[in-house]
Amino acid sequence: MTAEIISGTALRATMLAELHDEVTTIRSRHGCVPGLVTILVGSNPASVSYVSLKIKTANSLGFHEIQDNQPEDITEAELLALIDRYNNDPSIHGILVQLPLPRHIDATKVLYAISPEKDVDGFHPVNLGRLLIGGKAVNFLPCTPAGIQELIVRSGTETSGAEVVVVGRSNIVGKPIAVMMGQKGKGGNATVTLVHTGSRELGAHCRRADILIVAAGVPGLVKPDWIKPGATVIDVGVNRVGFNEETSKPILSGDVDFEAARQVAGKITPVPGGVGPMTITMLMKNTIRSAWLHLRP
Ligand code: L34
Repeated sequence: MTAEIISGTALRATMLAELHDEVTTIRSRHGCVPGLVTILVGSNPASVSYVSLKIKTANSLGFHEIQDNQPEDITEAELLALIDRYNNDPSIHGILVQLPLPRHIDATKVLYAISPEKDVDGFHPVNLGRLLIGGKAVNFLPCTPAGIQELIVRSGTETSGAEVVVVGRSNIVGKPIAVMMGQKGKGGNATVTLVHTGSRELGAHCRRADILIVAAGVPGLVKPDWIKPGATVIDVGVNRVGFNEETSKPILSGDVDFEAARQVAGKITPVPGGVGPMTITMLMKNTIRSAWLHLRP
């Protein structure tokens, strides 16, 4: 059996068409253009690539987009002042500070400084707390976990009662997706196990998973015998494992040994073209949501 490929690129196209209509509606009915600022500090090659994809997508939807590139040596105080300016700018509904930040800047402090009402990344403790409470309390879901859940649901994978194993406990992916999959409601209601570098018998846990979500940042970590036959496998890893001189592009590889895994899994996301494009799509969705919320006094 060869697994069905869950394409993030295809789902992105569907969702961007939906979002495009929504932008038209909010503009024609309310004269409101969703505004997004992307702040990039320094020139980490992966960050440059992700931010430029975000800007391109925002422009394709007709957003008001500000690309704010700052030098590597910007001080923490300067960055905080910049965020404060955008917090008070009514044309901006979403503020994104691309991570990682240089060492001399305290990323936690920076993320806390973004107004929760403009936190389209969903990284502010207020929004993460709302996610934990669930239901109507949820405001902005973090983009990568939201994209993962969308891929799972739209691929027709049943989550209710399913065994979900999440590998990795980052604040950006592992922790929030584990909570989301266990919440009541659509795309949730699963039995969740969160495993990490401190776990014993990683493979044994993974083999129990009906849905395996891997966000470890370790290329090829998941071997085919870690996968339950027929399982849905979501590979969140975007590891740069080399450079293609011909295309001048980095060679990307996931956390799952894809070619071997697709012989065992029922459904699987590729890298590239899986979770990555969905992260950007959900950022657009959050920005439009923020624009709607700002219309209400
Ligand atoms: N603040 N920092 C903040 N928000 C985020 O949501 C992110 N993340 C992660 C890193 N730092 C962040 C992203 O944007 C990871 N990430 C991200 C975004 C997009 C893609 C991958 C990671 C993506 O589009 N990947 C493509 C390949 C892109 C390429 O060619 O480099 C893919 O198909 O997987």
